[in-house]
Amino acid sequence: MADVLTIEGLAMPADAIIDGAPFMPAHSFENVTPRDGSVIGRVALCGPADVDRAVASARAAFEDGRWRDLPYNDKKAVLFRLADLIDAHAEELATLESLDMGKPIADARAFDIPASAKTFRYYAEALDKLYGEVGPHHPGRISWVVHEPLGVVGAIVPWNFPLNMAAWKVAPALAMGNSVILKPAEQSPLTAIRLGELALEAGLPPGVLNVIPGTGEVTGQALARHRDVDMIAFTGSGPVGGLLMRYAGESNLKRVSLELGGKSPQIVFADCPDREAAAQAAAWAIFFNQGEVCTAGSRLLVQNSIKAEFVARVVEIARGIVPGDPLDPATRFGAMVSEEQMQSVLRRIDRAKADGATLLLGGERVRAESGGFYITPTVFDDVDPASALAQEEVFGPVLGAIGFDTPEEAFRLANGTVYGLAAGVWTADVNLAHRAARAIRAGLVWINGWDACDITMPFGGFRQSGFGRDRSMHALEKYADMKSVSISFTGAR
Ligand code: TXE
Repeated sequence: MADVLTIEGLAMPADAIIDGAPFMPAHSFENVTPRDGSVIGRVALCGPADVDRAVASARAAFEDGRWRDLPYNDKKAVLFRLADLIDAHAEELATLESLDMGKPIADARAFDIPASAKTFRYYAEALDKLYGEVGPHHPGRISWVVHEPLGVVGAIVPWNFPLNMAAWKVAPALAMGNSVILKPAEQSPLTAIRLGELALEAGLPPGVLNVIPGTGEVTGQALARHRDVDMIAFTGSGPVGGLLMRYAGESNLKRVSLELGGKSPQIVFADCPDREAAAQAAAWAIFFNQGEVCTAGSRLLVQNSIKAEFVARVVEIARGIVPGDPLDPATRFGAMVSEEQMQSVLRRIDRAKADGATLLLGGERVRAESGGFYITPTVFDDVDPASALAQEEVFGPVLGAIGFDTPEEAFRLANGTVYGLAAGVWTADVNLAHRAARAIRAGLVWINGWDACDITMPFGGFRQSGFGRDRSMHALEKYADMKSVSISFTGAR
């Protein structure tokens, strides 16, 4: 076994960052690592008065133009420096991420931290490439369209990819010239706080990025109900997405963008070009990050002629994915983020059994003696498409297999939930691939691959998976308002 990292000597971030300085409010909350259930520190719990202060600071920074009015080369330089600082602190950030939310440190090193730096670089590069438009010719005037920043953007982010989800929102919002208030999830606040500190070190002016840790109910709600916040950009659960729309309606009609959950199907046709690659992808589509992924491929739809053999292979692969200490570099599957999340997943497993699905693998808590929150990769077969397991997001390592005969049946099953985030299709038939890409109602469709795209492609859902897109140039426009300007003149022909 590879050496387990020690956390001695690692400073635990604890403060909020408001108006360019660390701040510890009157209240704080315990931060528990899911690795062994121990308390690793106390973190600022920002109350409504603290949120007011953060909003006032963000508003003042926006109004005086200390960031928005910087020439684009200067803005770029700051965001590039921030990306470089993320890289320079990669080991520290990866350790904090793994400790805080239970993901394998190998994944934090290979994915979360470099992808976050890359996101800041992408939007640093993008910010001087967003052109306006010139309106059609008119003899007595000229008209043009410009994008302008919204003002104060609140980013409320989840715990599954804490730094990367923050980067997906903070980077384009800053690149557009907004001030941002980042509210990390209470389960995983550490890297967001470090991001706020590193942004100051990179030269971002005070007040332009405030970080306010705290609970959803107190801190998140105060931010989302605030009358001087212009937008809430959110990734999280559907019910909270609904609350955010309500808060917006009951306060100042702020804009809301929602990236919510999914029940994403992986459709495997009998002519799948490489069944071994598809089986590997199918397993990791659900077991990566302990299944705590909004695009997790939680429904495995397999053509009946190959179903028994294919599902057996996925089970064999899953059997080799063993929960381990997140800080052990050899671990590929870590702990569930919290005891609450572990219990929620176990309850859903019990419900699936009660609903008549056949448990092929897993379904239990392991390593309980460590004090941590570990669940084995779990595979069910014979899942009723109408059952809770096929309809509701589990947000854990639980795969449900369902058979189909015809493409039409596969597409009907794929679209047969309230969600529409991602889908995978495995086939060698180019016609079938194109038909699938059109038929499936989802924001992301991957053919002969899973999660086969990056920061360059928009990310977000159809239907109850939300609206508004993260990533790509489209995300920049999300953080902008559009202004039409016309200048009339006389004497011209
Ligand atoms: O999410 P919440 P939770 C889904 C997944 C998971 C379930 C519950 O199914 O099992 O949600 O997870 C903040 N006002 N996803 O409870 O509550 C909260 O503090 C303002 C899918 O952790 O939605 C955190 O910062 N903010 C998902 C953020 O919302 C509030 C990722 C997300 O927390 C608030 C996470 C309120 N009233 C969970 N209540 C994805 N799409 O990737 C909470 N928050």
